[in-house]
Amino acid sequence: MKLCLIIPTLNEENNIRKIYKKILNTKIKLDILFVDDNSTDKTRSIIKNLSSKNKNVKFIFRNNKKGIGSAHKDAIKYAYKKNYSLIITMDADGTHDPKYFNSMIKKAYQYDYVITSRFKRLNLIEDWPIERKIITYTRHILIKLFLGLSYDASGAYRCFMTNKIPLKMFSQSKNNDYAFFWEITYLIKLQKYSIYELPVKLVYRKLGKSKMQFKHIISSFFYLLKMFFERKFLK
Ligand SMILES: Nc1nc2c(ncn2[C@@H]2O[C@H](COP(=O)(O)OP(=O)(O)OP(=O)(O)O)[C@@H](O)[C@H]2O)c(=O)[nH]1
Ligand SMILES: [Mg+2]
Repeated sequence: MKLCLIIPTLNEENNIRKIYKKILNTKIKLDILFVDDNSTDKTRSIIKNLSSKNKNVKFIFRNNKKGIGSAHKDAIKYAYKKNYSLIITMDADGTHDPKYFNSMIKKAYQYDYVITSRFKRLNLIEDWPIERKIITYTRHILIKLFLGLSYDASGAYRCFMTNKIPLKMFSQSKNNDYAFFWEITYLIKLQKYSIYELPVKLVYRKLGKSKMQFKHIISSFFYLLKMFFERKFLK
């Protein structure tokens, strides 16, 4: 079985080697696909260097910052085109621990779409700063209220088998930023695919800066409102 691990990057020079090492420690045979959006630090040269020494390290280098959702969609398209059987997606900043890969893969055999959850147990985001906790919980409540989704629908740490969900499902999501994650969860749920939520502990990023800016929070909120009104009045 061919496994593809997708990692979008934007100025993550201090995190790439660390996450790569952790991935290797899992001993799971997989290809790693980095999708970089014109990082201005050493991210690209580190990825190129890893790739030149390890043929399981692939990359897509895009010329502009097109957004995290768009990076996921491009990488997923690549993985389908290259006939990978299973896809895992994760962040580069160390928040998502590869120690969960095995459990995610096991669940991907039983369910159509595996997502991870910060809310299934207490203390899964205990080291997060209070302002990030507030944003995360508020978003979770709004997604539940507006879309009826009770999952932790905004995380990027996910896993699925390519023969269970058709590629065209992903292009149905129109958002290219952070709202992509709950839009695709919503669309997948709407099509009655089975979704499993795996509780995972998320470590707050220690190195590098968050790429989520205030403008993303505002635009995601308006996108959620738009989805709410479409769901209410256009269906
Ligand atoms: N290719 C690409 N990657 C991105 C983009 N925005 C963010 N990323 C990457 O996506 C992952 C998640 O971004 P973060 O900045 O950690 O966002 P977050 O996890 O929601 O926010 P924090 O909890 O504050 O870290 C990281 O690996 C980023 O480098 C983008 O526009 N393009
Ligand atoms: Mg992060």
